[in-house]
Amino acid sequence: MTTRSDIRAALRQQRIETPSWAFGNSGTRFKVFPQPGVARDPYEKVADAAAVHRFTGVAPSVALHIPWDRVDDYSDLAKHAAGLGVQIGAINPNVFQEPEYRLGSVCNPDPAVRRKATAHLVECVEVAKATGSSALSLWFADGTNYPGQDDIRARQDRLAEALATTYAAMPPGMTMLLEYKLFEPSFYTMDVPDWGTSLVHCLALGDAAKVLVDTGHHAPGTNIEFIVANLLRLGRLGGFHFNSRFYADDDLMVGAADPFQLFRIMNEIVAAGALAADSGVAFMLDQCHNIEPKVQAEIRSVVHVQEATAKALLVDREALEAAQASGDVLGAYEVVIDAFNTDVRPLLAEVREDMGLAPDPIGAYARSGYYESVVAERVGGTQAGWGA
Ligand code: PSV
Ligand code: MN
Repeated sequence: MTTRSDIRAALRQQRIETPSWAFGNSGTRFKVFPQPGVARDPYEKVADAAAVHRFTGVAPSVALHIPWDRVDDYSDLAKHAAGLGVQIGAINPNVFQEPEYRLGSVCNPDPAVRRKATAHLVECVEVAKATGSSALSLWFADGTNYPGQDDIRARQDRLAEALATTYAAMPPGMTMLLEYKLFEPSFYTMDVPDWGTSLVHCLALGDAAKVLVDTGHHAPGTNIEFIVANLLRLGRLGGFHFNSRFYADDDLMVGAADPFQLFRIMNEIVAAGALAADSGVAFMLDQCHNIEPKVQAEIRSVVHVQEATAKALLVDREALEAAQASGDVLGAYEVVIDAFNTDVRPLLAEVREDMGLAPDPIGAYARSGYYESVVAERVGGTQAGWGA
């Protein structure tokens, strides 16, 4: 039986990674609204990530996007992170913003472009080594816009080849995460549109290749927890990019649009025993805060994941199993919905106090003056933004 102290321990040990790009300016294709105090370089982004960790206690790593976060000395960036109490998380190669990539990167019909893109993936393995990261997180904007534009099967072959070269360059202990996305920027075909395509490539590569589920990358109505349960069963769930969406890939704060969905996902995680940091599943945020203050929005998002997790931990597994075994449809549902309807804020406040933190991270952050200090300090220079 899971006791309240087991639940508190699980919540104390939870790990949620923040994305460096959440701390830069972002927007839609209509407008990027700059915000005061926004980080100007990877060092300041890491400092913002460290602020999120200071107030939540469960966000000790920050993902990088290369070349947005290119620096001269990656071990120095890792040292800077360690000095602030965090570490570098997943390394995300960016092969979607250079003119050569108009027709794709690793799936491009031109072998020279494919070579350039693959070289960048391999370079990012080196970045991961230099920063002490153990995850290479791949997402490809590759695809086509019109029927006949390119050969669908040939593009899969090209993808497989680039992935195999990159996989071979990884040291033992490194995981390759392969993220899928239904559409955007390509509208007719994406080369990795769904978990099936990602899984097929991962299976061909080996045990260190796993599927990454970005919660914003599905058709409306997709049952994401079903995907999660299946990948867990196969040992191929590499992790999440959490965010929430009302329409497409909105990249809004996780849990804001559909807290019940987030709970259902975390329920599968808890049921499979995949919450622990050593489970091999990475819980990462992938969000853009276009109109809201960024550090606070990341703290709010971490809190949302914690709340969904606490509710999932409260599901009475024994009662659920008994109801399932006896075919008690409504009894089983009630066990699940009871947990979802529990106010877990007092439990999380206790967990934070156990950890020596303020019970209300958002209030504590507001009172800390961090926002005012970065607004005052980060004057001049160029703010980081989508593309830098
Ligand atoms: C693509 O939409 C994505 O989800 C990928 O994870 C990228 O790395 C990230 O957003 C930032 O563009
Ligand atoms: Mn993503």
